[in-house]
Amino acid sequence: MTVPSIDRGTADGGAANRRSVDAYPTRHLSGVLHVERRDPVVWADASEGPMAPDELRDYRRDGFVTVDPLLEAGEVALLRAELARLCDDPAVRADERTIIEPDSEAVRSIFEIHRISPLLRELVADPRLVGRARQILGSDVYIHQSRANLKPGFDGSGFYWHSDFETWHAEDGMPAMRAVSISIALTENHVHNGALMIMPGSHHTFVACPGETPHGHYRTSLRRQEIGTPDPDSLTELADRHGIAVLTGPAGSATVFDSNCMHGSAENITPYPRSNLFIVYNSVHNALTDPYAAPEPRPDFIAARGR
Ligand code: 6CS
Ligand code: FE
Repeated sequence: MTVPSIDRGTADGGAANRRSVDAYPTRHLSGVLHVERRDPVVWADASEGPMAPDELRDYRRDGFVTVDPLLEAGEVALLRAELARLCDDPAVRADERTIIEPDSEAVRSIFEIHRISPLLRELVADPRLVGRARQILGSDVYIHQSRANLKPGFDGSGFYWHSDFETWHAEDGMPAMRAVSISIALTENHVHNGALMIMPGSHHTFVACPGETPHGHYRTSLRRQEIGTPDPDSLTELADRHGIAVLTGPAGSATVFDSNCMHGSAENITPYPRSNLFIVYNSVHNALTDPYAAPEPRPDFIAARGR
């Protein structure tokens, strides 16, 4: 059941600690709730920037576009060498921003990678990336989150279906769907090694998730997410309606996708790593507030506050 999005109190009458108006209520709800998106997908006339009108049309419709290539082979080679250096650095491996795979000692993700690596700091300011973000979001932007998802060969674990915005709204206090992710392939993304999957058009529907956000949720959710994932019936309804696109592409290609796309990726049992960079740009007009459905905000390395 999809309801029009209206300013309302929380769907279940809500606990006193939740604000009176939440356009996208989620977690500790009773029952399934789908809410029509109330936010634009492309936030301005978008005439300025590297994206052509037909790309913006596709982005509005599907919630994502692919860019191939975004980076040249030489740039990718430097980034892969940098990622290998970071993964081998004991200080990086011990850092709380580094997430280890649940079933091995391999690195699953490195968060805030643009603050750890000078090369990445340079990349996130590159007009090919930030120009697209500004064009889509219709404003100046800042980095909400950056990460490398290594998804190593043989035991790279997956990322279950989710909307990033649902988590960023519930746990980071992101008010509106005015953020964009750019996923850059540093290795070939095949159909078989855990490529990103997106339901095209799913960004038009906000799917509330069951469950209550536990204290310190990020300590488990970044390794294997359970709270903040939709119910099977909702996922079936969305998949039946929208289908599932598998975003394959060579190293250097990229996917630019809306914060509310329903997406996920399978585990990787092939010998071929699926190592991608994810840079998330948020509009400066969409700064984080208090969490909408969590007992405390997440740390700054996951959700930047005070740019
Ligand atoms: O919780 C988050 O912010 C992270 N988790 C997932 C599965 N995607 C977005 C982001 O990396
Ligand atoms: Fe995600």
